[in-house]
Amino acid sequence: MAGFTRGFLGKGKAERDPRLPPGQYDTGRSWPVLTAEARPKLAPADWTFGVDGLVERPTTWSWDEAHALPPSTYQGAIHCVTTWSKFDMTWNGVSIDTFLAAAGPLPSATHVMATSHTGYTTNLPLDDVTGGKAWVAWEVDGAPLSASHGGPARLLVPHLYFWKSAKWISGLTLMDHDEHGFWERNGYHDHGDPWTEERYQGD
Ligand SMILES: Nc1nc2c(c(=O)[nH]1)N[C@H]1C(S)=C(S)[C@@H](COP(=O)(O)O)O[C@H]1N2
Ligand SMILES: [Mo]
Repeated sequence: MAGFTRGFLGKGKAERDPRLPPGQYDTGRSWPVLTAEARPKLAPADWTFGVDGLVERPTTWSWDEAHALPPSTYQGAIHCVTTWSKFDMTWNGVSIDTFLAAAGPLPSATHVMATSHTGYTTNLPLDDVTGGKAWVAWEVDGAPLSASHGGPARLLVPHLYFWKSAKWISGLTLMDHDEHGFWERNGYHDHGDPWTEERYQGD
């Protein structure tokens, strides 16, 4: 047994990955598709991203304009409320901080409504999309984001359950109060922190 280290013997198969939030399992290489609406046909030339509501300068970016902004990468996991998590992903896009710096949030802004080109909506506290925690993303693991996963571009808010990451993102509206989006109206949690299992209203 001389060749076996203590660490090796101590790592039983049942040991839980510390990156896995409670109630979640590792989906491995697979990546489920979850879409409530019909998948839109949205070419990059037709995609826009806008920031409006409580901002000094409501602004809309085209595909080319968004790609001219400083790039930003997220490396890590995503967590779906249906209990799968996916590790070691690399996402490229632009930080929401960059878009907000251009639009100039008013001091009264506390929440955002994210809206998709399909009409899907989801609400988030402003603090959860600032400080390097959220992106508009168009590339994942070295390839363009596929249409079924929200391409040409989606919102990415990986520290919250994945329903907050609106596919085919069209914009953020800054508000001075919270309002329910699509799944939140249908019983999902306003915030959605996977580490405290904020799955449903009342959790
Ligand atoms: N526009 C739109 N965005 C959406 C959804 C949706 O139905 N429509 N589903 C959400 C949910 S519940 C999850 S888990 C993820 C699924 O993303 P995926 O299909 O790329 O795994 O997208 C989120 N964003
Ligand atoms: Mo989900």
